[in-house]
Amino acid sequence: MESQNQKKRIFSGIQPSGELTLGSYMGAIRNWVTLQDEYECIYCIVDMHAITVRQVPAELRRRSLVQLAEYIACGLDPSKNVMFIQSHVPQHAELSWILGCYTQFGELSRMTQFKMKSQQHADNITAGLFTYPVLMAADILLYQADLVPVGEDQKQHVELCRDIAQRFNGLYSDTFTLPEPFIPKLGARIMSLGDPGSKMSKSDPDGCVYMMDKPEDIQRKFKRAVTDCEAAVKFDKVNKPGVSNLLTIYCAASGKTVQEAEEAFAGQGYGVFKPAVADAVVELMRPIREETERLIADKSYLESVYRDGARRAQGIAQKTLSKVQRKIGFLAR
Ligand code: AQP
Repeated sequence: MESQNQKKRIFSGIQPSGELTLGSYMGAIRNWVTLQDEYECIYCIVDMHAITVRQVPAELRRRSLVQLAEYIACGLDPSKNVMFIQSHVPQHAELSWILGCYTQFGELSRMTQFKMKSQQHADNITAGLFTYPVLMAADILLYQADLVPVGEDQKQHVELCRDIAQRFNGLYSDTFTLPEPFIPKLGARIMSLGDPGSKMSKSDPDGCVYMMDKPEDIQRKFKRAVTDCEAAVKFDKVNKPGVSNLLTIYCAASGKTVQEAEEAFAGQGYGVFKPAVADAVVELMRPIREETERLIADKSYLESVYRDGARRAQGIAQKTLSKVQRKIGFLAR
């Protein structure tokens, strides 16, 4: 199904499972900002996904609001994009249940993220963690999204979403748009400063730079970043993963190419390079942090944004849900 207007529709979301990081910004939000004029964008704060692992309730509430402020501070315009909190639109849960009845146990068992997260949370492997991809499929399909900007690690979930949509369409005639994973050109995968072999994750405070970190904390974290003993600023993901990650961050923050950065730091040790990366990040994040702080102080504005977003999202979501309910044989209300 094409969206009503000419623009293609995009859906994406981030879990308020921790403070947003430099990875959230460079890998996702910064790209969303570039898409807001060309596409009809729906950006969500996926709190229902966040509770697939245990959260502290007051923290989850606080982070959901801060995350909305961060979205806006990064440049997402609430008048151009639909921005809302997932749990405020009950259609996500309703469609998720239905789609769960069209998803195979075996398909979910194959999901890499489930395997990883169930190892990380071995004492709390819930049904919600297992069915996470079904909820994600509901998120996307409710809005008939054409494109879903995701990192490489989420591609498998978008593939499953397509399989579920195709299966449903095959059984009941065309109902859902088949979404495409959209890996933006600028997409940078930011690795942990402490362990450059794994992604910088907001629920792993070691090796994380948070968007709201103070300049002195950013400096300290980069000073401690894992590198190697070669003291050469060269991009080589296999042999120099730590330095390559710092170069990726430096280039994403400064706008320089890898070659320009390598030339600029040729013959200089990490004692010069690391503080320079930190400085570039501090300057990139400063206006965003300051604007986020200003917005957090204006709670009633943030409430008006998420309420308006939920209202607009429900308008789109209910259309899809009603169609699905009718097709599968639920009696009209
Ligand atoms: N380090 C990263 N580099 C590039 N992109 C990243 N993203 C997250 N971290 C990086 C992208 O941000 C989007 C939303 O991710 P999410 O927060 O909903 O889920 P996630 O990928 O599971 O993020 P985290 O930080 O690792 O969360 P936790 O720790 O709770 O599991 C995605 O498009 C993702 O690619």
